[in-house]
Amino acid sequence: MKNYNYARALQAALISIVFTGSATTARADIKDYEFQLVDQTVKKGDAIISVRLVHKPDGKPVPDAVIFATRLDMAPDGMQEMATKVAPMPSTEPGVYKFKATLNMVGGWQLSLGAKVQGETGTVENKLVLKATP
Ligand SMILES: [Cu+2]
Repeated sequence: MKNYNYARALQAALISIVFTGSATTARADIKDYEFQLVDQTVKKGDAIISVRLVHKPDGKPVPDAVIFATRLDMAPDGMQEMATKVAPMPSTEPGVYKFKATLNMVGGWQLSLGAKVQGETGTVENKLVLKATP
C-alpha cells in the first residue's frame, strides 16, 4: 500500500511538471507573433509598404526583428511569376517595418515575410495581401 501511494504521488508530480513545461512553451511560442499591414492599399508605382509585427497575446509591437526573406508578387491575381524587388527601409516607429517596392500593375499583391524575433526560436512567416490602386 505504501508503494502504491508513492507511485501515485510520483505520477502527480510528473503530471504537474508536464503541464508547467507546456505552459512555458506556449508563452514563448513563435506562433504568437504576426505581421499586419499598416495600410491595405497603396498607389500603383513606387510605394512604401509598412507592416507592424505584433505579439498577439498582448498586442504589443515587436521591434528589432531580423527580416531575412521577402517576396512581393501578384499571386492573388493569378500572376505568381510577376514579382517585384523589395528593399527594406529604416524604421521610424518601434515594431513597424517599412519596405520600398515598385508595384507597376493595379491589383492584388502578396507580400511574403520571414523573420526572426529576438529571444525566440523558430521563424515568423506571414503572407499579406495588399491592393495597388490607380
Ligand atoms: Cu500583374
